[in-house]
Amino acid sequence: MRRFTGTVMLLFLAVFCTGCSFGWKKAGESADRQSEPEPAEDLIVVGFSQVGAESDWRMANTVSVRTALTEQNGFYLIFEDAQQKQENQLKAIRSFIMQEVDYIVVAPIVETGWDAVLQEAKDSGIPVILVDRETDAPKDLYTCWIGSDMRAEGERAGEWLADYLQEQGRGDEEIRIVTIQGTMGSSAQVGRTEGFANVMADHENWNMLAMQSGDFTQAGGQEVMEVFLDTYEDIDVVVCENDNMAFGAIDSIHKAGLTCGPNGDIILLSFDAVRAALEAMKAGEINAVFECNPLQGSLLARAVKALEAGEVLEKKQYIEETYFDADMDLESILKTRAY
Ligand code: GZL
Repeated sequence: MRRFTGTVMLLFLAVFCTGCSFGWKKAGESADRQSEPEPAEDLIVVGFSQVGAESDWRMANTVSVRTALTEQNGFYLIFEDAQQKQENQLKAIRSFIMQEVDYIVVAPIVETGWDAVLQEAKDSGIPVILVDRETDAPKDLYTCWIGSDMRAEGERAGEWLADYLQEQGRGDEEIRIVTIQGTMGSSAQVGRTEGFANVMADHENWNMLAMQSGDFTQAGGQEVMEVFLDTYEDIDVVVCENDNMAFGAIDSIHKAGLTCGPNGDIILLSFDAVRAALEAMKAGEINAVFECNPLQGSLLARAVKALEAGEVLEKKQYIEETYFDADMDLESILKTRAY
């Protein structure tokens, strides 16, 4: 906030002299620009560029960050939803630089295209923390990254499938697989696709018929699964790189007169493990979900406070996560789920 004051005063003067609208949009509030009070002196001003609102996971991630970066916790959060467009994230980051926020937080929609804007943030002396997805930017352009090991998630799914097929007596059978991928070039898609492929390499009887992106949305999952079902006979497994695409795939599978899940025609694996996916699994539609924990808000708040205290952070902070399958006590698990 310290750095913030000078610019705030200049910008407020500009507002009153020119009447142009400018102000500080608090998380989730529509700013009445002229009357927006200046953040209190001692608040840490954080600009957060979020990917969008494309999935249940993303909404849970946004709630987690907003719940942690509150004024009573010492933060002033400026929240920008990029609506799944990288150009909106780049604009938001440049706006945060102009506002001279204390920290910039980004959930980068894809891995590439960040070097220039992160260099601008570095040149302005504003630390950047990456959350959720990763970038290929040089490590000196951001302070730390907090998120999930997506490659491990993909490998966990492949290993689970190998064990399951063995238990079903199908360990040596030809297995015809399709994958509905997430946003192409996002570290979530890259990691899950590569992780599953790493395990697939050990199973020459597994045949990946096709992979296509559903962009992490339910509509995308439904459209892609419809094409797969029209194109391929006898699909044995569909790997959905997030739960919302799985929900869409289930709709298309039903529309084609088929079933999925433990007693179905098609084995369905999904990533995220949001509440609705566990409920779908309990209803017999999904075989296993591989958790991607969106509750990064408290880790982010702790990281910022540690930086404020002059601490040096680990470059990468992985968040704990597991998996769930239809054989587990889903009733009890659902009672404990925070998202
Ligand atoms: C994963 C996250 C992905 C989720 C999707 O960390 O980036 O984006 O798996 C979300 O649900 O849209």
